[in-house]
Amino acid sequence: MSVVGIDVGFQNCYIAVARSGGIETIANEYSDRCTPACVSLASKNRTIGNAAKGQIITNFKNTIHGFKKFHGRAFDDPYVQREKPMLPYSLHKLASGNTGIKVRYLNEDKVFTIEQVTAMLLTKLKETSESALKKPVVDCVISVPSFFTDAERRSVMDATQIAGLNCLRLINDTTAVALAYGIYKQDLPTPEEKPRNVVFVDLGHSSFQLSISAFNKGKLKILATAFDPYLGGRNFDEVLVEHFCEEFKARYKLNVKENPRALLRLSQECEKLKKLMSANCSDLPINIECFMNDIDVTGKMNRVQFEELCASLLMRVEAPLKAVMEQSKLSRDEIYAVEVVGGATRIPSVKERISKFFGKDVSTTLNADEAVARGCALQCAIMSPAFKVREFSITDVVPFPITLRWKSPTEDGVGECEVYSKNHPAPFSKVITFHKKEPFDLEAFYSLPQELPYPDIRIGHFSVQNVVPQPDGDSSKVKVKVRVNVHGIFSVSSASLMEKQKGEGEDVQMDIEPTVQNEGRPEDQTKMQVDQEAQGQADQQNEDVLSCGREGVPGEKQDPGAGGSKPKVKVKSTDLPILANNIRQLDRGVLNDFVEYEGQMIIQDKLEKERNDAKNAVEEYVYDLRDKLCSIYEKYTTEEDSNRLTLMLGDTENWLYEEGEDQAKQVYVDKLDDLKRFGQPIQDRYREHEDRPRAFEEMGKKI
Ligand code: ATP
Ligand code: K
Ligand code: MG
Repeated sequence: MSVVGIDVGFQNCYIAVARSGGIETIANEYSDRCTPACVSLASKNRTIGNAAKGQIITNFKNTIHGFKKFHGRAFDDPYVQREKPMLPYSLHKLASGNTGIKVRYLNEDKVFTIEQVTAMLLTKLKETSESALKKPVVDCVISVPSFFTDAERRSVMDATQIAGLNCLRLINDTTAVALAYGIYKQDLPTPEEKPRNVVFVDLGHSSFQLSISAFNKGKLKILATAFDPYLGGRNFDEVLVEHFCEEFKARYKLNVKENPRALLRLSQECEKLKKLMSANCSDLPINIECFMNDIDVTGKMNRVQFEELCASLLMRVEAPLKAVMEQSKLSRDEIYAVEVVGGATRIPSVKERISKFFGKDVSTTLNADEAVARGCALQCAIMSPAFKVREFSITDVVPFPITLRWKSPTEDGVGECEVYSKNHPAPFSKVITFHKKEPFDLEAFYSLPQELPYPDIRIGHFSVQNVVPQPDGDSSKVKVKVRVNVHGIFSVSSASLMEKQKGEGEDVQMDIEPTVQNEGRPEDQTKMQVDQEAQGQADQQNEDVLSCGREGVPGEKQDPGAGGSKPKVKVKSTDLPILANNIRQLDRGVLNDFVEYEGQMIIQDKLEKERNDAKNAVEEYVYDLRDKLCSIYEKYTTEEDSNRLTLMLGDTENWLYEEGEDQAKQVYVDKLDDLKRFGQPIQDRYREHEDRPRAFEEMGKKI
């Protein structure tokens, strides 16, 4: 079993693995620990990560980056529509209404879903992990922003499946950071003592996330999260781009925005400039040669100017800080430390604002780039039976309140119940009891549209089937279990019909609810929350870990009947099938097709790589042999042979640039063999001669 943690960033991905020595972040084939979230499609193959980043400008229409926020989003979503005109590649409305990406691949127009694109990236990250661990990687833990909704999380989970990964947990970015912080701390308060409260701040390329975590020995509990899903380093880049577009228009009469290539180059240079300004207060230059119409452009900027330009962005830092503090109900002096991670927290004025708000210096004890990945790997190690890790329990929160709605003859035609409040502990299961005579539907949605990062409040539609009345015609009691699982995904996970047993049922109260209203109860009276089950780490093992009344769960009543003080009543329970509709995930048939197609693309990439390697081998052989023919091999061939071979090498070189430019692998293999038929004998004679004196020397030593 592999223990791998992956931080899939909007811009940068990191992988951490557990090895005997502990957790370490690993490097890719470019010796880079950061793999850009970038996928480039071409006529023969795909390139992913660093190589794809190199294609952003040269193959801009088919190089996809900045796609993380398209997960679970409708094409008509305002964010998608706002991004669309600024993207160098094309978006496409899928039949499902979701956002697809249109590119040229294998000389065809092709639309990929966001799940497929993320899967491509994950395939790359999987391969990088496999070459570091030297074994297949399947199990992993992957991070998502804490504000990701059900639809976004399901979409990411689909992507992991397409890539052949088994994601044990989707963990929130800031929760991963909290784990990476807490698990090594030896001096945490005991469970009886007041917890240590730490604020975690992550300002990445696309978003701003905060959480407050309460630590005790062996556990962490997220108290609250807050975020600005649309504030990140990229916004600061955009401000610079805007500024220089105007400046270059005035000074050079260039309309940069009409030229995608120029705009991309400017954007890259502005990002570099932004980073330099974090370390420098003085004027810094921006120079781009042959920018547009063969014109070289230059400009400059200093930190003070930058902060002025970005004033409105910097203002936005405070609101989430306030929100998280208000929700946690803690005062500032109850905060032990403020830990910042994420690349954009390196902007000095961002750090200043955070530290001013909390009235203390921010700590940077964690690696700003790698902490999320490390936390993911730690979580994977905790979940892996193959790894011994210090016991550490994590309680996360539900970011947005979730409500269930159902049709009801009473209650004005619809019944409603908020099943998860904001910051409700997660993972968490609850049982809701309904009294029904026939199958019924439950609609799950987010109760507070204004809090969501996008306007779509749907979660899913669940039909509880096979519900029948009791033999005496009375309503049946139906227990419905809802849950938010380890991934933060909501579902109506099971339902059962409780049936009175013959001879026992009649006057025995089969209800364990405190409110006994069986008589005259309207058919649809519901909203009776009788039982809830808190779950710890092993949430998948539902039945095994049920325990009532988790400590510190606000506003939830414990089931008084569960204590066992009531007389045992025999109740037969029958599992009911649940039909889930409009769940925001790929159709399973489509998913399987995508799995297969990803496999084909992987093979295609591999074949293309082999073909290129074969071609390169010919080229290398030509240069190497030509070089040696006029140096070390000179003595081992006749002038005539040498001339003939040199001619052959020249022909081959030309061929490589002409018809040989694009041939099947076997053609290159044959070509190399042809050359070797002449080259090899010379090389052999040379070797033989070289080895002879050495052999003598060695014999000499023996004597
Ligand atoms: P997200 O968390 O939004 O998905 P991400 O994880 O890919 O995005 P990070 O890698 O944490 O983002 O941060 C990348 C951002 O940090 C970029 O905008 C980058 O320009 C910015 N950044 C990195 N170093 C510096 C620096 N020294 N000064 C200013 N900004 C920086
Ligand atoms: K990252
Ligand atoms: Mg990040």
